[in-house]
Amino acid sequence: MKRELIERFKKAKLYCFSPGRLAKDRDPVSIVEEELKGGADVIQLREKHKPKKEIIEIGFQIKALTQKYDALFIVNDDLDIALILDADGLHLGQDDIPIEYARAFMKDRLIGISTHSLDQARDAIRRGADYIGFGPIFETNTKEKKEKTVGLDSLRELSSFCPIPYVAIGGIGLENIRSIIDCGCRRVAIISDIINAPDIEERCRRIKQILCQGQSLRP
Ligand code: TZP
Ligand code: MG
Repeated sequence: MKRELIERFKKAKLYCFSPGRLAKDRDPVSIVEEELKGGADVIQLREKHKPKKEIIEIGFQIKALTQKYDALFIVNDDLDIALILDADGLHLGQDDIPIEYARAFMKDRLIGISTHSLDQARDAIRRGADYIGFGPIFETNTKEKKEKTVGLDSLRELSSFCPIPYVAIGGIGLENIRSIIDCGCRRVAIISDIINAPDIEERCRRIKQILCQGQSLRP
């Protein structure tokens, strides 16, 4: 099962999120369905401000959608919720549960780690991460805790040695996506550029098309 999940993750290009506070007065589950219709390959359940009870409720609905659209379903931060929802994976930040403890419970499921420097990336690889998030590449207002930007040069360097799948994140959108591809990276995680877009499905489709240019689109 691990191999299969990793193989699916390797093919993933567009990593999207549940909207959190950016939902404003919209339904978070419908927002995720628009992302999936537009071609999101991975959905991360990231509802940091909600009570766990509500996250679980929304999570079951989002998980069902990811199955319908054949996308991966990842839970942010909460090991207990990842297990309750039987998610494909758990995503951990630098201040969350250390991967060794999470691995004992997640077993063959994916564990992704947020990294904010090449040293953190090397550390996550050494400790058995299945994939890493790398960023913020550009300035972003979405993350509550401000991290220093890592920039395109570091992303290019990561591309040259990273043995596991990596996802560029932070301030990425339609306007700058080509600069990410130019660094050798075709896997991006995007929050605000997609969730604040006037047409979420269309924005995803355009970004996905650019990520897939010269390669075949997922059937
Ligand atoms: N980790 C690093 S940057 C970031 C996270 C969760 C926020 C990405 O959001 P946006 O709106 O795509 O910049
Ligand atoms: Mg976290």
